[in-house]
Amino acid sequence: MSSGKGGGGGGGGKGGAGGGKKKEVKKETKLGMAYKKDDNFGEWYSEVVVNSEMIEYYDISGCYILRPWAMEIWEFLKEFFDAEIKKLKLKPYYFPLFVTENVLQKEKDHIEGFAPEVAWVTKSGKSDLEAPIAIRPTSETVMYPYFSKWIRSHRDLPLRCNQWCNVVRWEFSNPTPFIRSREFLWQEGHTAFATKEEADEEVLQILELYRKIYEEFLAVPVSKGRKSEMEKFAGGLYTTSVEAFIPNTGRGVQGATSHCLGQNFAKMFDITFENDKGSRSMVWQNSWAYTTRSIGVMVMTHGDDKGLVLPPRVAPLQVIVIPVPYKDVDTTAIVNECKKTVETLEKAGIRADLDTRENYSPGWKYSHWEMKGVPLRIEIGPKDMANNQARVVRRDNGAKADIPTADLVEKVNGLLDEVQKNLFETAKQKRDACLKVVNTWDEFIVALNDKKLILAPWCDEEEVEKDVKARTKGDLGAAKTLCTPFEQPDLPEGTTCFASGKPAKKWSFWGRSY
Ligand code: 86X
Repeated sequence: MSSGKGGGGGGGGKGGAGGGKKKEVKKETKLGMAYKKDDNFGEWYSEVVVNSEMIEYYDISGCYILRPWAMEIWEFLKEFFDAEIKKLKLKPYYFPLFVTENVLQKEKDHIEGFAPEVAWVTKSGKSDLEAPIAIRPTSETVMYPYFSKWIRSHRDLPLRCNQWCNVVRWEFSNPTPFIRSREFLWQEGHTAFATKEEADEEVLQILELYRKIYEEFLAVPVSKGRKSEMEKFAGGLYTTSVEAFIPNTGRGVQGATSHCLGQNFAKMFDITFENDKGSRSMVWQNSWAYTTRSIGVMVMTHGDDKGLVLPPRVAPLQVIVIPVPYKDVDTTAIVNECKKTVETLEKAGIRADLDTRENYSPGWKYSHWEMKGVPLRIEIGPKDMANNQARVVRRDNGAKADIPTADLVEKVNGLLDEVQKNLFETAKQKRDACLKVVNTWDEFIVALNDKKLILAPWCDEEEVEKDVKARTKGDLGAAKTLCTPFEQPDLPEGTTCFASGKPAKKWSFWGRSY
């Protein structure tokens, strides 16, 4: 291992920066992964995110340093999503990080359950603040008083705000980089409309963008669907989500949510407009978000025993070029050929770089860039130079091909597309292989213990979901609904609920989740 993780959730165990150790001569260290994905998934995951240089552990549990290898991926997602929502007339905003207790409490009904997660600032220097100030866990209560002020007439609608920011939720259950951290990055969209129809339409437009982020950028298959009454955002009318599945742990993971808030917040915050008949109506609102969790889901989905595997569309580097010098052969000529190759690729819009470090062997570099998940590696040695070709190696399946220099750009572009497609198809096959349709409680329990993604006919009663939770609780956490997929199989007359035996109303996904 090139660098250990900083020791469990505690982080920073290695002393972090500036430890006055004696100067070490940098030499080749043993590279590679100590844990295998199928043997110890949790340790494997920590090792991948650290060794690939996405994450550095920090000395506050649940907080992580996001390094360029992670931030550049976030920037690609952000670039896509921001351009798409601007087409939908969303405007950028930035609201403050801090919120007074009074304002946060304004919405006490749904805050109540979350209260233990709110972080507070109580001092400046040594003196107590007059009143503690909360750090935003989400921005409804920060924003909506101003919605009330800004919205006067139907001409002020729709109001469509988006902000890119950090939020803090002081979670107590086991922190995991990207997946569950106490501070994370997200976008939060908050919109207000005159009619429910407009709000409904936007909920699905945004959900489709979330599907694209997962499926078309991160190559992670997701299901679109609606959350149960128990699992929806309590402050809203209904919640839709994209749900992913991690075969290794048999857990579902919520990828992003798009809520229709109905008029609940309009009531609470007095957000009304003068309608065209001259009287006042309450607005219809939505809110929606996706977070840096998406990066973690991608790592879990594609990573392997050699480390990270990146889909080309989000890879900070798509091609790494490595010179393969030979004894008694002119190294400079090889390095120059590598430089030329990188230039050619970059000119064609491909993200490429070369690794000319002299204190590392080609073999070490192969492992290093495999660990970092770069989709394609190009090796150039004397034989390749003589034949006017380059050896190209795929990260996703290890396939090798010798490609004539003249065809390189075209072939590399083709391979990048293939890798992107293959990662998605492979992930989809693996997920689909975990799908289990069950009809009875006994089948359900077998499938749950078998780490399956369960699709079951359900009566859609809250009491029954509560009961399923109670009957399945244990060390691994209880089973719950993930979502009711929009894509519904046939539900024949007379189908009964797997848990209650009552008439089934719908097919829903069930499982343990992150
Ligand atoms: C729910 C709802 C909603 C805007 C989204 O999912 C999309 C973007 N917000 C967020 N939620 C909370 O309201 C919440 C509130 C407090 Cl005080 C907290 F500590 C944690 C929370 N977590 C989630």
